[in-house]
Order: sequence, then structure tokens, then C-alpha cells
Amino acid sequence: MTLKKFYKTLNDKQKAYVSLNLKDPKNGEYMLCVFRLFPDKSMNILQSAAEIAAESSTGTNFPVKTETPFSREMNALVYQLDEKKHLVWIAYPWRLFDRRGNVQNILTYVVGNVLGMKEVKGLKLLDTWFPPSMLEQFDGPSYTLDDMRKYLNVYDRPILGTIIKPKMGLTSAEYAEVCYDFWSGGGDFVKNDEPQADQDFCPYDKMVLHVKKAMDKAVKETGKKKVHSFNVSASDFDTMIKRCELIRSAGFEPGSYAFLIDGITAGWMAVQTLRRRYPDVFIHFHRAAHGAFTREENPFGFSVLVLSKFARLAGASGIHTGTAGIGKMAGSPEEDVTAANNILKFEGQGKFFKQSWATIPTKDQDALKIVEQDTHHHLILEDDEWRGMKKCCPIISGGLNPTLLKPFIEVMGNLDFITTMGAGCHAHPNGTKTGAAALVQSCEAYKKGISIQEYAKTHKELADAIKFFTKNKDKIKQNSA
Ligand code: CAP
Ligand code: MG
Ligand code: MG
Repeated sequence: MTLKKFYKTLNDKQKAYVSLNLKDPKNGEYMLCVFRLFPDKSMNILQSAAEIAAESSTGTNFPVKTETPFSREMNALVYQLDEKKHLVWIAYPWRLFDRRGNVQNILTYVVGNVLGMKEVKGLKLLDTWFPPSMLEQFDGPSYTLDDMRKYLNVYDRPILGTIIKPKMGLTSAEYAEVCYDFWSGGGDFVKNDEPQADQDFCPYDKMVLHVKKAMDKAVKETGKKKVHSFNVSASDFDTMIKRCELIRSAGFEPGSYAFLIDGITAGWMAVQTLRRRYPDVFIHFHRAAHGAFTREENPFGFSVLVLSKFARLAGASGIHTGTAGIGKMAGSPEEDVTAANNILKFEGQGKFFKQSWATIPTKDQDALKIVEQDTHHHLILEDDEWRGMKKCCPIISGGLNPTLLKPFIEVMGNLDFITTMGAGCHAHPNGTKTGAAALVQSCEAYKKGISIQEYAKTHKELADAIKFFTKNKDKIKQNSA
């Protein structure tokens, strides 16, 4: 137990933030965190970890005379250490946090000042564990992928989507035209790209109205429901809400629109505001700028797993979790798939913690038995809310195209996600509608257990996609392959 080895090197203040024998870290009082920590050369890993625990809970750089017996009870505690792997485990009394579920408050503690402290040369939050009693404080998702599936009547395959490209520069009418082409080609879901807002060449209100017309036309012609995810990120909350209300009063059917929020750049308050104001809408968390915190090369920040878990806590219906090395963005299969499974499933194995999303304490066997044996009403089991936090769906995007759908599904291991292909659709030699058809055909091939090459023999759109995307393989991927 390396904690003991370093304990005698601690000063009194540091000792107050270390526990050699924390009774049961999972007793429900603590949120648990595992950090990868590289100490400054002036101190050992436990001294550095104690300083981090202090600064990220009740302390500062000197012991203060104003401490009280109760304030000391709120100290975060280093309770485990792996010196070789540079890992430290810290337990946070979750009473420290703002009541009634506030994600930005927690992150301000655990990845706030501490990322800037001299005592560390590297500090990355790799995994977190929330006790059921803490989960209960948070909204979690309301309108989920299950609701979207019901609306679209799509069950045994991923939701097939696109991002309109060029990313910016189309007029509102041109934008809507591309939406129509994708939907009429067979696609289910279109999203605004992450920077789409109220640009003078594409006024927000006109974009909304043109999209509505395009959707109505596509629904009528295809007989299939469609969804559009509107980016409602804005300079201030009032404008964000105004955009939401504009969409809701434009005549869209409930379920036919989602609200996209740039959760990192617009902030967690925006995510939670949308969840609390619009529990009947799919809240789509785009994570632009997450790379500053999550990239493997960056010794400071947090993991994709941590970001995704907090998005579920905040009530996002879905968050981008990466293409597991298959697409254009950095991100390893292990990292992205772990994150995806931890927000999709009711219980997920993280890097260090197995997280159950049940809000019923696992020792409450009676309640759990009722949930399991709900054979008469099927209310409890169907309505996840009763027994725990609903699923948050992985949104898979970034450099994908029809030739990469099957490889991704094989890495992911399930079909319960939304995939959005931008260039992967609009770069098709015969344009968007054909690009959408190629995506649909690649999914059909997968479901039939036929290779896309085989299926392409009788599906020209797919054949042209294979030719184009294979010939123009992403140079970076080839170099890194
Ligand atoms: C994808 C995308 C998404 C990325 C974000 C882009 O377009 O629109 O924003 O998927 O990455 O701008 O790159 P392409 P992630 O399909 O044309 O790449 O999903 O990893 O957060
Ligand atoms: Mg984008
Ligand atoms: Mg893509």
C-alpha cells in the first residue's frame, strides 16, 4: 500500500486530505475520482495528490485558522495510490456540491483550479463513480434515443444521419435543399453543424422555415418521419431560448426536431437549461473543443469517458463519443467504445469503476427485486426513470462514410447509436441524395450479412461510394494505419 510509504512525508495540512483507511469509499457519501497525476519534481505523488485534494475541496495552500470540525468533514480524501502508473484515487463528499444537480459546479472543483496548480506537471481525470444517492439529485436524460426510434419507427439499425456541408456558407434555402436531398435519399436525421447560428447569409428564422418545408416535402414523398437537430447554441440564454421557441412554433411535430448544444463552448448551464426547459425534446450535445481536455497527448484535462458520463448526468439525450479510430478524429477504440457503453447501458464498466445508473441503492435488494420481477405491469422496467437514469445515446460522426459503417459497428459492438456522415454523404460523386442512398444501402448490406462489395453489385449508389471513398482514402488514416 504505497499510501503508507509516503504518509510520513506529509505536513499536517496534507495529512487532513489523505485517509489511510477510508472505511467504504462506496458507502454513498462520496463521488470517487481517479486521476493520472505527475507531481512537480519538488514533491512526491502523495504530497501532490493531497494538495490537489485540498484545492479541489475545502483547502488552499496553507492551513487556515478558520477551519471547523464540520469543514474538515468536507475534505476530499486521497484513499488509494498506484505510484508506478501515476494514479491517485480521491473521494469527494458529494455534499460539497451545489444541491439539486449541477454539473458545472462539480467540474469547477475536480477539473477547475487544480489543472493550473504548480504542484502537478500532469493531471487528468480518467474516471468517476457516482453513488445512487447522488444520481438521484440529477435530471439525467428525459427524451431518449428510444423515443426517437419510436417516432421514426426505426428499431434494428443505427439512426442514419448527416451534417450539412459545406459547414458554412449556404443560404437558408440552399441549406434546406441539401436537407431535402438527404431525407429523400432515405436518411433519417440531419444536424446543423456545430458553428451554425444566425449568420447574415443564413438567417436563423429563414433556415428554420425552409427546413420545415423541406421536411414536409420529404415526409410526404417518402412516407417516413424525419428529424432535424437545430443548433440552439447562442451568445446568451435568452437568445438560446428564443431559438428553441422559434423552432417549436414553426409547426414541427414533437419528435421531429432536436436541440443541438455546443456543450463545451456554450457551457453546462446551457445543457442543463435545455434539459430542464424541454424534457420532451432530444438534447444533442456536440462536444466541439473537447480535444483540449481529452486528447491522449494532453497530460491535463479529463477523458472522453468522464465527459460522456457528466453529459448523461446533465441530461443530454445524446453526445458525440467518437469514431473509435475509424473516422477522422483522434480517439482510440478503447476510449470511445468505453464511453459509448457507459452512457448507453444501465451498468457500464469504465476504466476503473463499474457504474450502475440505478438510483436504487444496490443494497436495496427488495426494490431491485420488484424492478426485476415487474411481470404484471411492465411499467417499471419500461420506464427506466423509475429505476434509474435513462440512456444517453452515442452520436458517431467525424470522417465516416458508407464504407466505414460496418467496421465501426464491429468495433462498437451494437447498433444503438446515431451516426452522422457529412463529407461521407455530400462528397459522393453523384451528390447528396445518392450519398444518402449509399449510406442506407451500406446499412442494409450489414443487416443482411452481405459485404458491401457484394451488395454493390446490385446497388449502384453504393458501388460509386465504394469506388470514391476507397480511392480517396483519408491520407492521415493511411499514414497512421
Ligand atoms: C463531422 C463533423 C462533426 C464531427 C465532430 C465535423 O463532419 O461535422 O462536427 O463529427 O467530431 O465537423 O467534423 P464529417 P466528434 O462527417 O464531414 O467529418 O463527432 O468526434 O465530436
Ligand atoms: Mg461538425
Ligand atoms: Mg462524419
